[in-house]
Amino acid sequence: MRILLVCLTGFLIGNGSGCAKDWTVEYFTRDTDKDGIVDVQIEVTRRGSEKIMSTLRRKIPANRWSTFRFIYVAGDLVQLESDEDGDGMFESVVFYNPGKNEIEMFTRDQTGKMTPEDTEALRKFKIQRSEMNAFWKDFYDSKRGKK
Ligand SMILES: [Ca+2]
Repeated sequence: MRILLVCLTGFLIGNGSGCAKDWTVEYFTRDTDKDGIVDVQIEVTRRGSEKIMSTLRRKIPANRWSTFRFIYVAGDLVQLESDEDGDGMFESVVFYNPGKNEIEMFTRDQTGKMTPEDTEALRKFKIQRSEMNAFWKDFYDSKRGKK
């Protein structure tokens, strides 16, 4: 709380003494279908060397972008939210319990109300999750020169 107050005070009085940003963002793009047009954008946010957020945007029809945002705590994925139709609203939210390897999944309506998904949707998502994990493994392996 004290750090927040010091940062806020520096910001409010406008003397430039606000806290320095201690996180960084890396940007990557991919042309997955090799047509010369970027169709995947990735942002990786790190606090020090630790990844705290990844955002994956994929081009979808009507010149829109779907967005998947992954939040990490102490290196573990704890939340995923997605805007799959590209309207700017994140209509799906998944919470992870890494210690128990379990998840809960919700949909969010335009008012912000969240409703739990049924068990079958949860089962299907767990299958998709393994595909998404494979994508990220491939992405990070290629960044480390393993591919
Ligand atoms: Ca949406």
